[in-house]
Amino acid sequence: MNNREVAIVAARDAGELIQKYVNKNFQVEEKSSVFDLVTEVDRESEQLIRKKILESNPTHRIIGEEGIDHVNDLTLLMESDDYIWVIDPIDGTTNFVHGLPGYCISIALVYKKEIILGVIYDPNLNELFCAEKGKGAYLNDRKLSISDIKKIEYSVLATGFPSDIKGARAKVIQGINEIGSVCSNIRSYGAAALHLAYVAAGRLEGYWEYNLNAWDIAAGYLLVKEAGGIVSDTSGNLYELTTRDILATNGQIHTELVGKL
Ligand code: LIP
Repeated sequence: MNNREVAIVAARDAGELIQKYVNKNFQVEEKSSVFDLVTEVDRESEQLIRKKILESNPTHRIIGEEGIDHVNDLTLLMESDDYIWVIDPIDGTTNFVHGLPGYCISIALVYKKEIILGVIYDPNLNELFCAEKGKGAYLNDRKLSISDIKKIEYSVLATGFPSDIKGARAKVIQGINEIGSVCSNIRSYGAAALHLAYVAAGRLEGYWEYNLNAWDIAAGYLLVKEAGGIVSDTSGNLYELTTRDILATNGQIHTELVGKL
């Protein structure tokens, strides 16, 4: 199997595992705060994905949401390791815990500090988003391209509510105050990776959020880029793996949104 196939099989198998727990009891714990949840299903999903990757690539480094403490480790790892897989075993854990749809598996592969592969799988809708560097972005078999809407007033945008309520969430609310009255509408599905996939698919014109981690963004970044969009931080500096405040758009409304954030 090549790396793309490995990522797709891992994402689909993890999706199948996660769906077995829907409407069942599972263990839920708080991580950094009461707003930051992890379940035994996140951990099982991460183990499954790690196993699949290592079967084909025993020497590759893997960082996952439930496996390392902080994204700062990534900066160091990029100096020592050529291949790094960046995985979120369930992005949208709060939705999953509440029996809501709107969660996914996100898997990215970094080679020499560059994201070369991104896979996001939504097991509720059986939507598999996949992008490879220089080869375009796809939803199942359909090639994706970003929306061509040029004005904020016609744009549907998304944001998310991070667990850090005093800093990041307060900034999100400030952003909604700025943008909410001038755009067509605002959505918040509760999963950063899905928001990014939806920008790539032209379903949303843009998405912003603060204080995210690499595993929330890495795969979605490549999808947006390969579909023709722009990903930067909220000040307009182009995305790097350590970027935590994120703005992804179809490009047409990017500068105006940077001005408003
Ligand atoms: C979550 C994101 C969500 C964001 C949260 C959190 P998790 O990831 O995708 O959109 O608002 O801050 O990072 O914890 O469900 O993997």
